[in-house]
Amino acid sequence: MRLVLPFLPAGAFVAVLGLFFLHYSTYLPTGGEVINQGDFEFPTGVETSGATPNAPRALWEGWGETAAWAPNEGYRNTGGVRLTAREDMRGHLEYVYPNPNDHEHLLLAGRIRTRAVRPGPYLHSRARLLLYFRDSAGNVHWEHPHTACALTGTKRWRKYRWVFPVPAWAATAHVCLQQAGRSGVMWVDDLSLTPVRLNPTFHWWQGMIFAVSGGVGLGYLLYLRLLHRRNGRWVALLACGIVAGALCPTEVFGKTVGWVIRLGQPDTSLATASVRHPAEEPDAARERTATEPCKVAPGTVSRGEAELKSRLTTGVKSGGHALSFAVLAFLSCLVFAGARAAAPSHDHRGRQRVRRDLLRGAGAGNRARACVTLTANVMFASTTELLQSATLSRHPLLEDWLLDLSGAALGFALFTSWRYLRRRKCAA
Ligand SMILES: [Ca+2]
Repeated sequence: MRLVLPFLPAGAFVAVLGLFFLHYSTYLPTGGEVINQGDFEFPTGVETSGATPNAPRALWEGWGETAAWAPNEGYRNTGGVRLTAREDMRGHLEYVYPNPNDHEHLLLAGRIRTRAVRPGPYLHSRARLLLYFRDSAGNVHWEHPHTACALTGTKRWRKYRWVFPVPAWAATAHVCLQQAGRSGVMWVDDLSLTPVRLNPTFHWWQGMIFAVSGGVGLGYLLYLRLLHRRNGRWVALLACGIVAGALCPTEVFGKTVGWVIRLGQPDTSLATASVRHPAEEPDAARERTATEPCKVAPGTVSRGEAELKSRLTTGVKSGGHALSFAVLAFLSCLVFAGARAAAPSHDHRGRQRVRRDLLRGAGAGNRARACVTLTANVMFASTTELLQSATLSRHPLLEDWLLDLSGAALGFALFTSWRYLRRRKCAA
């Protein structure tokens, strides 16, 4: 208990931070919902758009065999949309919103459920919800954020929300429901597109949260005398690196990855890669005959490069999460639980004690210390994920948090095994 007490303030801080972000709206609506009948209670788009007074100019396009209105297959057995994919056909529905430039940002939200979606050859070959923009010449700039979610496998109903900045060049905004996987079904319901603006208090809270978090971090650094312990400064350095990585804006991260790719591919052969982007193909019929090369707006990255970039970014992010927390857990256990390693045991009883220690984890006092260290790692992982809510381009994700925890567990397991081997060597 004595060991746990110092970490209670950190636990309380994580809880307060979590509660704050649960109730705080980073974006405030500036207008009404744009999409008409996003609950799909009626076969919208099958009828002509003149059926409803004040109906938006364009309704959904792309209805057909692979994109159908389903009266009882939506959320809670209401009306919804069912999109299927086969080897040669993809379900694709699109809604065009003219003049998006009247707004700062657009918030896209919707419920999605999937069944047995098998991913295709590209990262974007999944069941997706997109919002992309075309410029006045009709070009799409794919490097601009456009994915609200990309799913595979079987997933229950879940609500997805994503805010997209409206670029200055945008002439039209396109909401796109797409089953671009190899096979499987995707259902969509309760879709909405809302113009929003940044909450005026956001930057104030952001500064406040970063200042308090920095203070808490510094407090623990001094309290634990981290810089005075053996290997302690490596733990401090790695922790700072993890925080910097977690708060690094997506654009900076993407630009660095793009720069590394170009460094490795100076001949720009990627620019001619014939990666087809499903969003460019408005319906299944065109999908079957789509052989034309993709159009790339001048001065933007090609889709081949974008594909490689998004694969690398995903790989670096996932690997980075797990690896950094594995190293952090190992190092921090080494600093706080490995300092008092058992004295070498040369007799039979000593060897027995070592075996007993193995069953317990990492020795009596050290075991408790290792557990507390692991808990501290979990709290640190939660804080770094939560702090992403105080940025505009990063978002806390359950998947990332679980990756952090598995990394920490791996580091802990490695530390325990390493200690056991070291003790057995001493005992022998
Ligand atoms: Ca519905």
